[in-house]
Amino acid sequence: MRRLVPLLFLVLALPAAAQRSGEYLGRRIAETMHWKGAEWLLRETREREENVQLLLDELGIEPGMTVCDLGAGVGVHALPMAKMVGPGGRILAVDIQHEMLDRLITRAKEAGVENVVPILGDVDDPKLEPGSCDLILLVDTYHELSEPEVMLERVRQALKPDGRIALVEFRAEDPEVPIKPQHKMTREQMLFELGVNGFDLVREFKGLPWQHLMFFGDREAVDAPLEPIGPLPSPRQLAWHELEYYAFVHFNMNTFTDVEWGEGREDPTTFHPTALDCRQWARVARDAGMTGIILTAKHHDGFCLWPSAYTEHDVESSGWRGGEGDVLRDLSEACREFGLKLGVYLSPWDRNNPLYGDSPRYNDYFKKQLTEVLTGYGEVFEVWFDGACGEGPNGKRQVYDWPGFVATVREHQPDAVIFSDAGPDVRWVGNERGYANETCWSMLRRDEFEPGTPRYAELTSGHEDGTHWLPAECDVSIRPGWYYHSDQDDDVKTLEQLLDIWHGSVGRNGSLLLNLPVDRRGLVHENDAARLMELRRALDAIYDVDLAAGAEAYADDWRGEMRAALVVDDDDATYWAARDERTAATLLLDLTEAKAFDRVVLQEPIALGQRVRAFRVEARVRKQWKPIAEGTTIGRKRILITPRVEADLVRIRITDARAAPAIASVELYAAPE
Ligand code: FUL
Repeated sequence: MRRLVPLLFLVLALPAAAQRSGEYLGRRIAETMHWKGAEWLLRETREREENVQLLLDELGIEPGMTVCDLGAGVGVHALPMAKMVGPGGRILAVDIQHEMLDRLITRAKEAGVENVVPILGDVDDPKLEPGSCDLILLVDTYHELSEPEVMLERVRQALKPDGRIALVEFRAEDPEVPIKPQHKMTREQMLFELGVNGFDLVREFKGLPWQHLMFFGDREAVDAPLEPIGPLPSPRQLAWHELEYYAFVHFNMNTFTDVEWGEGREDPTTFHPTALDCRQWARVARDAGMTGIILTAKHHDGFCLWPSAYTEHDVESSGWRGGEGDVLRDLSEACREFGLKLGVYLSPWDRNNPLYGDSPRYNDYFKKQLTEVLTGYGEVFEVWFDGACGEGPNGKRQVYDWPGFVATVREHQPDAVIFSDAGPDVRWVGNERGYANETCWSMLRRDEFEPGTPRYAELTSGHEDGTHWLPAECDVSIRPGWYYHSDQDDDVKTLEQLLDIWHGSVGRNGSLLLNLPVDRRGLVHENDAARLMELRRALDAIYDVDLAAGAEAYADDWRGEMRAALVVDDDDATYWAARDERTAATLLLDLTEAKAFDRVVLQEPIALGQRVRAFRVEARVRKQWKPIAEGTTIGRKRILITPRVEADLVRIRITDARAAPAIASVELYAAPE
C-alpha cells in the first residue's frame, strides 16, 4: 500500500488545463487532487499514517467555534470537527470540486451531522464571510493552491481577529514519508511563504506521524522605525566609510636614504626630489578610483615635508626649490583639483627632535606641528597616528598626550577622523597585509586599547561586544616596502594579489589604504601606476552590471515600509528591516530568469549599528538549491566570492543577528571569464 501512494497522486491529478502551471517562491505548485481519487482520502490506513484523531485533538477546537475546512474533500476532518464544535458551532467545508462536496454532503447525512456548510469555492476565492472564522484548517491543501497569495489574503480577511490558520503538510524533510515530492513541504518553506504573506507562526505540533502541523496568525503591522543598536558611527565616521579606497603615500627622507626607518640624523639636503609633481600622484589616484591621499608629512626620522616653524629638520632646510618647497601644500592643491580628500600621517615618534623623551615639552611641540598641518592646508579628512614610541636623547621613554593630540585635531579639523591602533575614530586592522578577518565587527572595546597595543591581533576582527564604533582600515603597500627602493621596482604586487586584498578589505567591512611609495623623482612609479590601472579595470569589469537590479525581492518579515524590494533598488540609503523580535529572517531574490554570477555583495545600513552575526546564501540552479556562501558579519560591505552558478533564485538566510536584521543592498556580479 505504501508504495501505491505516490502513484495515486500521479494518476488522479486534475487535468493541467485547470491549473496555473507554476511555482511559488521557488516551490513547484502541486496539482490538485482529482475527485476521482476520493477513495484514497478514505483509505483504511489513513488513521495510522496521519493519526487524524491526534490531529483533531491538537486543533484546539472548542464548542461554538466556526471552523473552515479549506480543501475539505469528502469531509474526513469536517465531519468529526462538526461534532467537536457542537450545535452552537459550524464547519464551513470549502472545496473547488462539487463532486467532492456531493460526497461530503452524503456522508454528513449518513452520520446525522447538520452543522456542516458546504461551500463551492474558486481557486482564487474560498467564498468565506469576512471576519467569520476562528480557525481555518488546510490539510494537505496549501501546497495545491494555484493562487497562494490571493488565497492567503482572502483567508486573512475571513479570520476573526484572533483567528488562526492551521496548515497540515507532509514533511518534505523526511524521506520516510512516502508521498510524491511536490505534495510535500518543508517547514522552512512553509514558514517562508506564510511569512512573506504576513503571517506569524504561533504554535506548532510535532507529534504527527507524517505531517507538519503549524498554526499561523495574522501579523500585526509594525510601523515603528528601526531601533538603532549601539555603538553607532558618528557622522564623521559615516562619511569616512563612504571613501572605501584611498592612497597612502610614503615619501620623505627615507626615499633618499633608501631605508624604512630613518634615524633623524640625516642631512636635510639629502631630500632632493628631481621632478616632484603632486598632480601626477593625484591623477593616478583619481584614475585608480581612489578617493583621497594620506601623506607621510612626518615619519619617525622627524623630517617635515612642510616648512615647520618649530624644527630645522624640514623641507625649508633642504634647499629643495630654494627652500621654498612645501610638499603638503602641493598635495593639498592637487587633491582639491582632482576631487580627492587629503589626509596626513604625522609620526609622534620623532628620532630627530631633542625634546623627545621630555614628555610634556615634546607633546607641546607635537601639538604645535599638528596645528600647523591642520590649519594651513584646507580640509583634512584623516589624521593618521602611528603607535611607535621610543626613548629620547635623555634616555627616557616618551609618554604621549593622546587626549591632547585628539583635542588638537578636533579643534582644527572637527570633521577629520583620527586613526590609530585604538582610534578614536578608525582602528588599525592589526596587520600590514591589507586584510580584515572574515568576521569583522566595526566595534571595539576601545578603552582596553591604546596606540602601540600588544593586543593588535584582536583588531583584525573587532569585538561584537565593542563599546565604541571603531571600524577597521586595512593598510598595505603596493610593494614590499612602505618607502621607495629602486630594487623593488619589479616587486609591485600582482593584479591577483591586489584583487585578493580588495576582497579581504573592502569586501570584509574595512577600507583599503593602499600605499604608493613615491620615488626619488617625486612621482608614482610607472610600474605602480600601471598596476593600479589594471586593478581599476578589473574591478570595473567585475562590478559593472548588478544582476540583482530589478529582481523581485521577498522577505518573510519586515516592518512598515521597510520591504524587501529596498535591497535591490539602487539606493543604498534605503533598507529592508525585520521586526524587533526577529534575529533571523530570509530574503529571496527572484531574478526571473537564470543568470550566471560568482559574486554576492551585501550591505547593512550601518548608521543604525552592525547587526548580522551569521548568514548563508543559496542559489537555485536548475531547480536545485545549492549553498554557495556563508558568513558571519556583513557591516558596511561584504563581498562573497562564490562558485560560478547559473541561478534564477537566490536566497539569503540571515540566521543570527544582534538585533532585528536590516539589509541595505544585495548585489550580484559575474567576473569576466
Ligand atoms: C608603521 C611605521 O612604522 C611604518 O614605517 C609605516 O609608516 C607604517 C604604515 O606604519 O607603524
